[in-house]
Amino acid sequence: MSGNDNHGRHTEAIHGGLDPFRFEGAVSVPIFQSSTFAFKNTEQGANRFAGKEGGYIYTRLANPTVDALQESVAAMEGGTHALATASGMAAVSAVYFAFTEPGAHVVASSAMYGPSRVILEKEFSRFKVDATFVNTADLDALQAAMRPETKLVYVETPTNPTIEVTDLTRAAEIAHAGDALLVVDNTFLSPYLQRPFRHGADIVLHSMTKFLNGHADVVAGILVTKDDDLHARLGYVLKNLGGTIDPHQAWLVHRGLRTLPMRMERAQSNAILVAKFLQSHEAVEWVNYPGLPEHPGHALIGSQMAGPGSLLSFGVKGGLEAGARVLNSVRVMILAVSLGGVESLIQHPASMTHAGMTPEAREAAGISDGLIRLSVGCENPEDLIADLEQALAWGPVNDRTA
Ligand code: LCS
Repeated sequence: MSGNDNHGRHTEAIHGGLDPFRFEGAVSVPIFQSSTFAFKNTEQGANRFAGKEGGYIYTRLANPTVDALQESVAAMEGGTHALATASGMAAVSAVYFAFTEPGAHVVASSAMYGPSRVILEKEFSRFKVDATFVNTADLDALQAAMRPETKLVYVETPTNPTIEVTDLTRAAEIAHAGDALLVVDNTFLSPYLQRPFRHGADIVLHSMTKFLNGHADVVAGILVTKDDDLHARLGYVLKNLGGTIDPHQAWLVHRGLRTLPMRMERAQSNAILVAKFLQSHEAVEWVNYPGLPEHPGHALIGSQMAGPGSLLSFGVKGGLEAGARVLNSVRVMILAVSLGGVESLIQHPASMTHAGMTPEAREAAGISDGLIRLSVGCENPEDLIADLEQALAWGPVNDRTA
């Protein structure tokens, strides 16, 4: 079954990219664990290399298991092509590599996944690629950052870890008016809750390590496009730089993908309850979650976003020290980086995922030392709330260590 807007999202996630009769009736796509594919004769080999004939050549270039995954994700995003990658960072760096050159300029969200920002600042600057980081939720700031040489507008929405929401339709207008491409990292909401192509994005990427796979057992990424030329350019760069995915890894992600809607529904309904609990707790100073009506991004639910997702950040009274006590006290949630799995994960960005940024850049991006990021999973909500309740009881309001 290929992409079809007439099918419901659960149906699409379960059947997308799967034609059982393509592979001897196999209902689960087989794992084609082969690095290379035989040619019947030299003519066939030459024709495949020349693109005159279909068929597989070598797994870094294409593989049937990987193709099935790519077709599924492209269909879910409403794109036409996808390229699965060895990690989310392989997808991010392929975009930077494919569409910049010396003198080019990139505008990106100031709060974004730490390494996505740091490689632009530290590595691409070596090749004279300049970058300006702004809060892209502030469309005036985005507009002001544009330059004639801006090639990419790179947006995470919601941002990691500040959970700020950018209006993609407006961001696309600004990018396109400046002849730049709008690249959207859709990792935090997944195509189940947000489809950036509908709002003007040119490239949608994911760390599939997160929601698309959903089980904290694979590192992977994907690049989705709806334009032949962008796809060809990204494919050329990715396949030659070598950040392509392994078939077994692709199979695992494809298996996870089929339960994406169920997992996201569950995690999101849990997150709404957890956010309300945190907001009402006297030890909590602030909560950033688009599901709360006072969040500036709340207004985009129903248009850009089908829901607020399951990532939130919050700060406790007493700052870093009190926050550390909370992180050290959770018993059901796991103190670990990453997100988007069935298990709730809690972490401290300033000392973990975003430690590579300078303290000044973190402050400007709103990543305070007291910020705690929580990826709410699919456990029973009462267990998550009880876990936070006992962890917060160690905070300054009821400090048992005092
Ligand atoms: N984009 C976003 C929004 C991410 O959150 C991550 C990883 C990446 C790209 C890179 O993907 P990877 O190469 O790890 O598959 N985010 C992580 C995080 O917040 N904690 O650990 C990894």
